[in-house]
Amino acid sequence: MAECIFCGIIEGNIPAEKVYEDELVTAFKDIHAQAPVHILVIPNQHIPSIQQIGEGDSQLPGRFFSVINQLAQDYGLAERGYRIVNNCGEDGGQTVHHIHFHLLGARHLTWPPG
Ligand code: IU
Repeated sequence: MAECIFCGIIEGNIPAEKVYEDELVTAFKDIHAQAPVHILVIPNQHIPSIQQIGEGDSQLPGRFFSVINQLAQDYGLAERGYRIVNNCGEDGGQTVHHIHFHLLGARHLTWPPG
């Protein structure tokens, strides 16, 4: 079994409520939702953080944002707005070392974050 929990989710060995998957990315509901809609969008390939994205991954950024846009439409977030978060590294608050973009919405979100 994969050591990375998100790789385990992609492989189907760890349960998660998947809401989207294609050949590059997978999206699933966060288990500790911080908003009525809280979805994580991750690459299928194990890449620890956005710091490891390079020229060879040129398809990924576009796919992340097109999938997020589609999910925002599907979950009714597009009109009122939403937040996309990527925590990178220790000071960024990253706890799972497999790239993930948080899509948060369906409530008013405050700023700045803690
Ligand atoms: P962070 O940006 O690395 O702090 O976010 C990790 C997120 O992964 C966090 O919101 C967790 O609730 C979420 N998560 C999950 O959805 N399923 C899991 O099995 C694990 C963490 I571990």
